[in-house]
Amino acid sequence: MTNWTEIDQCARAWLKEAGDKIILSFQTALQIKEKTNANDLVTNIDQETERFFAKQIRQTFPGHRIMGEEGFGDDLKDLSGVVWIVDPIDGTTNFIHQKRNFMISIGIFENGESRLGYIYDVVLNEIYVAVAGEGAYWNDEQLPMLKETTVDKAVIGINLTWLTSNRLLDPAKTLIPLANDVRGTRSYGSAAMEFAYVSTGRLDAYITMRLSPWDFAGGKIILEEVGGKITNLKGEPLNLLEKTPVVAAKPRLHEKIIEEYLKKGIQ
Ligand code: 2AM
Ligand code: CA
Ligand code: CA
Ligand code: CA
Repeated sequence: MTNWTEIDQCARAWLKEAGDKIILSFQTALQIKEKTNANDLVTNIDQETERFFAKQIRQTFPGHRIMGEEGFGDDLKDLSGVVWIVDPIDGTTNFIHQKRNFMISIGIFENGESRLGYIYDVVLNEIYVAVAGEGAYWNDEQLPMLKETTVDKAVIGINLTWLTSNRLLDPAKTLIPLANDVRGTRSYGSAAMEFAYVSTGRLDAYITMRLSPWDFAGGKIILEEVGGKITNLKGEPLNLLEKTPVVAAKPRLHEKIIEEYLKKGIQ
């Protein structure tokens, strides 16, 4: 039998320890490297943080497997067993430029099913946690189920670069009309933060064209626990082993965004 209480306690303790190390790192020089392009960055702290989680998980739970952005995990071809999907720093550009608005994100799955989700805002020392089937929490406060809203009253998270060029959607038929019809748009630069915001109702929806499993794994578990919906552009379930566009929102708003906006210009 998998001891989920022990796993949860370990995850929380490691998040705190990793967060403390990240805060200490503010006093030393960052080593910044480019990955696929000049805007896709990684620092020594992203790498050290992921290495820390991989080491702790392997020591404590040798049977568990790890998927991580920075390559210290396992090369997963399936989701059998207990799998930790870890983004050591989500919002690396914010981490480098702002020293805030970045998160540690973890989703833990068993045979592909959601079990535990974490988004840790290191600088604010705020943690979003979900135990699948038992509710989601912001620190010690239980998060209420999401209340519906209409498009005209919605504040949505979206990066404006998706409105200027987009291979998946024709912006003129989809995202531009949506941006015009909603009350406001926001762009925070951390997918995990946007999922935390949709989960708490600070945002009504979040739309993005390309995330990896570690960007959404923790957020998906938390958001679904408060009744939110998270799918690809066509409303299909997300694949935890692939890159994917993501629409996350209150359920009726989610349906409206897909049916009345996105489906008008999928290309
Ligand atoms: P990251 O900071 O962990 O890379 C905004 O950049 C959001 O999109 C962040 O959550 C970021 O995660 C994610 N993202 C996914 N793929 C990206 C890429 N190729 N370049 C920059 N950000 C990416
Ligand atoms: Ca990255
Ligand atoms: Ca990320
Ligand atoms: Ca990252």
